[in-house]
Order: sequence, then structure tokens, then C-alpha cells
Amino acid sequence: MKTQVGIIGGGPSGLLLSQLLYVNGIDSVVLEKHSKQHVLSRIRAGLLEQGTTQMLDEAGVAAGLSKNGLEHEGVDLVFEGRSCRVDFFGLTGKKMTIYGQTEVTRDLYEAREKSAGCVLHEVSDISLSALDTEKPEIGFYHHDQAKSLQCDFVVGCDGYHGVSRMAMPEAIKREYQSSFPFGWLGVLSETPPVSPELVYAYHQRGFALCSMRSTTRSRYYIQVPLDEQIDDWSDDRFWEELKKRLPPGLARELITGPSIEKSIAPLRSFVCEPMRWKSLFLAGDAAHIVPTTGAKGLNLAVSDVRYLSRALSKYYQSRDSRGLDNYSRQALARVWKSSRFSWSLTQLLHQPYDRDSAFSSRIRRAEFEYLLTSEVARLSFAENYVGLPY
Ligand code: FAS
Ligand code: PHB
Repeated sequence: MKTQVGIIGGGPSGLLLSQLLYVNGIDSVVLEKHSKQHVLSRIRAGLLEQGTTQMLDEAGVAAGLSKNGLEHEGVDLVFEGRSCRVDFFGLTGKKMTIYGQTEVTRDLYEAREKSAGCVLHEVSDISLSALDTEKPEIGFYHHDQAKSLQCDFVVGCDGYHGVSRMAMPEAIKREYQSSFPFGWLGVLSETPPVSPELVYAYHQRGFALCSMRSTTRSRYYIQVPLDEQIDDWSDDRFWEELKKRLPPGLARELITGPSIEKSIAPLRSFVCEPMRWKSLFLAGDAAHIVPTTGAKGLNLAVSDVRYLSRALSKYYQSRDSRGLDNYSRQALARVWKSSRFSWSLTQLLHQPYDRDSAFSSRIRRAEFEYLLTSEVARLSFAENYVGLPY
């Protein structure tokens, strides 16, 4: 098999890159280890930056988003019962859109299928070779048959646990990580959201987030210690704990119901440098993980893909490789600033359990007071939350 760009991973990064390359007349093949049903069964991100919605529009996959996306202009931060609304639209002129990652992925699949894009599912035993040449190869098995894909470039969009980052020589790789001693227990429910905008609540018992997927489908999260077991959390226990962490007025408004999805995800930061080695490029979770507090994971994947798709288009149009040579530096600059925001927001809003001190709890309160009393502080929060310029 031959193509111009071999893409490993058929999540949002891989599918969006393949679709953007197609729109620019560049051929690609996507190799995904799971079935399409499995990929679409994942419940993950829900909040899209304006830059992300513009990229989906550029890829020709924004019809569902335009029809069903919920545009938001502000967010509530609650600290020890006091609420601070950040009017990020008023402060930055940018909105955020609620539209689930699952729907984004489904829209991308439809577009790839409509344009007869080559997305192979249930591939296995992927091996990369000749990455330090102009003709790298991807070996893999598909329907029990050994296959080989010759291409000009290989892009690892295979997430944190994928194989592409492992193909980078240890001598050139630098990995940075920081893990929090807690995670998020998330529930998806067919119930109307408790508030028209998102609510991030700091509480002595732990963090809580009230989000949504539509006007009839809600997404809630509570902070839990990392050793919590999902089987120990009945729906009733979850709802009772969420109510304890919300301001009384909001808790009274909460409409509960059966969970249609319930899972625990860890909160951690990870960045791999560089994001390119010779003909291998990394994009999305294959290169970086951010704590979900800042809602940056999916949005950062989109900014990587934006940089890389533009660089590849320039290369194929005029053999100008400056964008490709600059990709890692350009992508990492935005990755690190988004990581900073996500990491510091996680610090501000979560109960550190046994690692807190009287001093750090006072600092946390001062941070919130500053947000509450300073428009400059709220502008700084807002410009990070809506997504820094590309
Ligand atoms: P993905 O991990 O989505 O996709 C990688 C793809 O590569 C997968 O389909 C995988 O099957 C495939 N793959 C892996 N190894 C392979 C191999 N060897 N061969 C072939 N294919 C292979 N972000 C937010 O902004 N907000 C959230 O609320 C949020 N919640 C999350 C909850 C969870 C449990 C997780 C894990 C992540 C969450 N994220 C959230 C982050 C998430 O949305 C990611 O940023 C996003 O999925 C990144 O997309 P990709 O880079 O495509 O990686
Ligand atoms: C979500 O709706 O899944 C969501 C929203 C905001 C976040 C994180 C997750 O900061």
C-alpha cells in the first residue's frame, strides 16, 4: 500500500488530520486498532474552543455542531459558597461551544466515509521502520493479513498509550510529567443541566463540575481519591455527594436520574518533546496529556492538527518544509501554555487532601478573592479558558 501521509490512530486527532489533508488534496491512510463502534463508545471531552469549531468548519464537518452545539458566554467559579462569574465573551469576544467529542468523532467518520477516505479498523501489531529516511514504512496486520504502508510522513495520533511516541529514539526524547493524587468520577445523565452555564466548585469535600452535552443531557464530575473503585459509587451516592459540594440553592435545583455512563479518570500532566523526529510527527494525546479541569485536551489536539495540516499542505504545494521544521516548536509553545493553565486551575479548584497546608489554603482563598475583585484577573482566566491564539 502507498499513501502520502500514514496516520496511526482514528480518534479526533487522526480523523481531523485525515479530513483536513483530504480537503487540501493530500492522500492519507488512517490505521485504528479498535472498531469504529468502540471508538464511538468513548465519552470524553465536551467543551470546544472557538478555534476548534473554526477548524471543524474548515474541515467541512461543522453541520452537526452548528445545529446542536450550545454556545456559552460565561462560566461560574464557586469557592466556599461564593460565586464568581467570568464573562469570557464580554472580556475576549470569544465563545465556547458545548458539543461532545463523541459527536465530533462521529461527524469526522461520516465525512471520511463520504469522501471514500481510507480508515482501516482493528489493525494490530503496528511497527514503524525507515523513519529516518524519506520513505518510512508502517507494518501492520489487518484481517489477519500482514500489510505494509509506504508513505512520505508518519503521524502518531495514537494517544498516550500508542506506539508512535515509543518509536522515537530515547536519546532525543524528553518527557515531563506531574500527576495529581486524585481523579474525576464522571456521570452522564439524561437530565436537564442544573445551570445554563458550567459551574466549577471548590469545596472542602472536594471539587465538583456541572457541565452538559445538551439541554436534556448533563455531565457531572466530582473529585475522588485515585484509589476509589467505580463499583463503590451507586448513582444515589454520587448525587448525594455532588449536592454536598454545590451551593445550597443550586443543590436544591439539581434534577437527578440514572447514569448512562459512569467512569473515573486520573488527572495528570504529560508533555513529550520534541513532537517530531525525522519523518515521524506526534499530535494530540500521543504527545501531551493535560488535567481535564481546563477542558484543553481535545482542543490542544486540534491546534496540533491545525499546525501540522497547514505545514503538510505547504510542503506538498511548493516543497516548502519550513512549517514542518517549525511544527514541534510551534505546537509545544501552545501546549505548554495550556498545560500551565490546566495545571494551575486544577491546583486552585481541588482539595489536595493530605498535601494541603494552612498556608496553601490561604493562598487558594487569596487567588479566588483576586478573581472576584479584579477584572484583569478575570481577563487572564478568560483568555486562557477560551483558548490562547494559535
Ligand atoms: P485519543 O486517545 O482520543 O485517540 C487515539 C486513538 O488511537 C484511539 O482511537 C486508539 O484506539 C488509537 N490507538 C491507540 N494505540 C494504537 C495503535 N497501537 N495502533 C492503532 N491505533 C491505536 N479532554 C477534554 O478536553 N475534556 C474532557 O472532559 C476530557 N475527558 C477525558 C476523559 C478520559 C477518560 C480521557 C482518556 C481523556 C479525556 N479528555 C478530555 C482528553 C481527550 O478528549 C483527548 O484529549 C482526546 O481524546 C485526544 O484525541 P486524540 O489525540 O485523537 O487521542
Ligand atoms: C465536560 O463537559 O466534559 C467538561 C467540561 C469542562 C471541563 C472539563 C470537562 O473543564
